Amino acid sequence: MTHALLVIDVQNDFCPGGALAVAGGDQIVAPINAMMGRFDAVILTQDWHPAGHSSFASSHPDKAPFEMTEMPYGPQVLWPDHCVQGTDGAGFHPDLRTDGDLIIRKGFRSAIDSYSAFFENDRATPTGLKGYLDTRGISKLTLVGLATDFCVHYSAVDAAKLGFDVTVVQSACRAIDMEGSLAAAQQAMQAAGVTLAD
Ligand code: VGL
Ligand code: ZN
Repeated sequence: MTHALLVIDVQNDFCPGGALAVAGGDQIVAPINAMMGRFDAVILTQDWHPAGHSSFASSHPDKAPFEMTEMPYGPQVLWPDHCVQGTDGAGFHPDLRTDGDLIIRKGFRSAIDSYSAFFENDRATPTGLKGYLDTRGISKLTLVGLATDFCVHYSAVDAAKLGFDVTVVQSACRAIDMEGSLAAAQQAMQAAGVTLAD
């Protein structure tokens, strides 16, 4: 079985000092680098928003970061401006090995957010990652990265629904954990058949 490591959004804006910092986000860089050699393929994702993206609270005059809004595709958390295309914040953590096979970018459509590496938040627009994995014969995925309760969670659940054998190594992930979102994500991942490991 061809086994890929999927490294989710280990970018400066999700690390301490970044615009949407995840506590301890930088602590997973060394363990992820150390894992890379054990896989048949290494794929990295990059959150990659145009300035003024609709998921930014700054694009909604009456809203503050971490409040909710209603998008045509459903409820959406509003975030501080982050991972704006071409900025340092959108860059990978400087110590992360980026010599993987593929970098897939997501969240580049202004009107729609994309937590998952497979489908945008309308749950219908594909990123193309499934086609890449299928054509390479990759059927088993291990996920690590940021943030456990958003992009790792949505990517893992979509991967399991698409029929991949999916493991999330939680010790190589860190969470935003807004109002119980980590526990909810762990439940949803388990319900989808994702293996949670440490
Ligand atoms: C993420 C919130 C907004 C993530 C990305 O990578 O988990 N979270 N954009
Ligand atoms: Zn984002």
